[in-house]
Amino acid sequence: KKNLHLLSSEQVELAKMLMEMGQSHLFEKWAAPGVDDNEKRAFFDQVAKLNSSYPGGLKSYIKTARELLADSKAGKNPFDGFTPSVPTGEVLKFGDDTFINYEQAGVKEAKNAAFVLVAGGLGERLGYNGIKVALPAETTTGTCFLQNYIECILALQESSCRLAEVSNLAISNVNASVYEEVSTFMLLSSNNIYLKFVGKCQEIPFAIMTSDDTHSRTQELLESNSYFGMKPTQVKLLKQEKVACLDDNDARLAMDPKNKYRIQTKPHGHGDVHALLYSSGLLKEWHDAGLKWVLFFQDTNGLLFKAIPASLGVSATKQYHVNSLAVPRKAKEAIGGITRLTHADGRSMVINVEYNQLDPLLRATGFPDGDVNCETGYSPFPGNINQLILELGPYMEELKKTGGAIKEFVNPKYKDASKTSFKSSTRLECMMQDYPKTLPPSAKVGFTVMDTWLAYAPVKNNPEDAAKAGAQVDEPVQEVFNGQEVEVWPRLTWKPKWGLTFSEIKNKVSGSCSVSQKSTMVIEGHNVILEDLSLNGALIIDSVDDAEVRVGGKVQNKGWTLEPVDHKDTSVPEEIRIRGFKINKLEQLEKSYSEPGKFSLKP
Ligand code: UGB
Repeated sequence: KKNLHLLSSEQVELAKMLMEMGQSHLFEKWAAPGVDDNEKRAFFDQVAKLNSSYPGGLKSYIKTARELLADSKAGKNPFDGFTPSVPTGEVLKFGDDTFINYEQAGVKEAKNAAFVLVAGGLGERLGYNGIKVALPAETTTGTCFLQNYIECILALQESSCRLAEVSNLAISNVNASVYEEVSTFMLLSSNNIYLKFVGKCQEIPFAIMTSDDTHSRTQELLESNSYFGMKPTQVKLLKQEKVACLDDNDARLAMDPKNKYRIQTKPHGHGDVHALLYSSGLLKEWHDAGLKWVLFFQDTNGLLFKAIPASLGVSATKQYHVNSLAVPRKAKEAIGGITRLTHADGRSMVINVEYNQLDPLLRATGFPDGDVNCETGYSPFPGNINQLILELGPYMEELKKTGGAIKEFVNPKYKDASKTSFKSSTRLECMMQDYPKTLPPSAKVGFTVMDTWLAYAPVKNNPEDAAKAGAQVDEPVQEVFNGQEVEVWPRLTWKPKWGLTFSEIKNKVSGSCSVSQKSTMVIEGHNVILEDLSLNGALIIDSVDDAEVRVGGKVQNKGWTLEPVDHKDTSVPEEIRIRGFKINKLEQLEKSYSEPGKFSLKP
């Protein structure tokens, strides 16, 4: 009470609230009145921040924490009353007609989408000290994840815009439906039509959720690289705040061990993204601009955008309010399982069940073997890769009710079986994929399963695209890097603008092309066409957008080899060490076309 004069009237209310909520221990070690006044003020600044950044404020945080800690102590099953079953969703087969149609529908919708990257986590599990979005998405070109994501969004923006433009052109031309079906091919194969396009593309907004751990480094990465070609105004950074730690089952807030005037804090989880999008006003802005979809994705999934067009097409066609991307999952694999949960009272929802909870849940509900593979060799529960597509209208409506609060959980590490004290402080956490938990039964919640190699293999290149698009790609060889046996395929990389969808890629590969296992190919240009190319070595092509380059014939050189590096060798940069190999550039054919025109490269 003797310190109240230091505080604003709102902070006085917060002080009262803390006392009422059993938090008087926070002031026990405070110095006498008149001493450490600045620190005391700073304490209340921190309390005010913790209060305003949590939906419902600190009081609500403490109340929820008490309930969840009591449930945890009592060993209450979070799925009490629910029976799991395998849900039905859309299972896509890469490159078939259905897939191609969904891709077309997805590209069309992309101009109505906004993308959200959750990038507040640090690479602790990975053993990497930098921000994960700065890591190379692949080693051949060293393009980092953030650059790859931005270029994919820009490529999608352009494809979507061109498709819309073609639809408009088609109306004034002959036959709209026929024209539109072949539009992507015609546009990409004929410079004439491509060059006719002069419209202004609608910008696809891109939001990145950061945290204190990642914010400034993400900002620096963007600024020092001119936002990788995106307009700075197109990118919005939203920083998530940490939440207060808890010392015991009464949810007494934990003091920072190094400062008696601070509360200890820890990350609250990626579920914060919903509250941040709502409270920042971004969702409203997007809604008012007529956007229809919000796509969420994680920091290190370099293949994701190959799966985005088709899965957005599924959302649009099936009118899913929520669409989760999934891959086939081996039983007990450390990926959550997408599950239908049906309650005894009739409620039902399709939701991710984390891998450590799925097995016990199955065993407790009449599946004595728990989480096991079925005849396909995979678990019948698809693996959640945490990429969500939400329809913006229903999402906004829901968030108006909840403020973006997501069902939380607590995971205290108890000292002993009495469960009365913790080994170290804990905190509430939440996950973005738990968003559907509060939705009404009428909500359309679905999922889309893709091949793992297409949608979810963070640093694996994708030669099968090329194989199916008409090129003969050699089988991989087995090699060992960092003590792990891996399949080494030829390294084929291209800029997203060269081709994001199966149709776009297929249209740029013709005749009989082949690529040997030791080969590397880097396509930096937009209008590069591979025609009867036989590659055994390294080939690097760069070209301006208005240059059409036809590449064929036999390319033979020593190429680029992979050389193992010791992950303990600190003379090697960290991002290479954790990968376990570096690239030796022995010999390559490298060509750059900086002027518009038609060119042929046939060695
Ligand atoms: N992240 C934040 O932005 N803020 C945070 O506070 C925490 C994380 P992890 P996780 O794909 O295999 C998820 O740590 O949460 C970002 C699913 O829950 O990489 O253990 C962080 O930067 C799980 O079901 O993953 O597991 C990163 O971009 C499974 O599908 C993202 O959130 C698993 O992903 C994910 O954080 C998976």
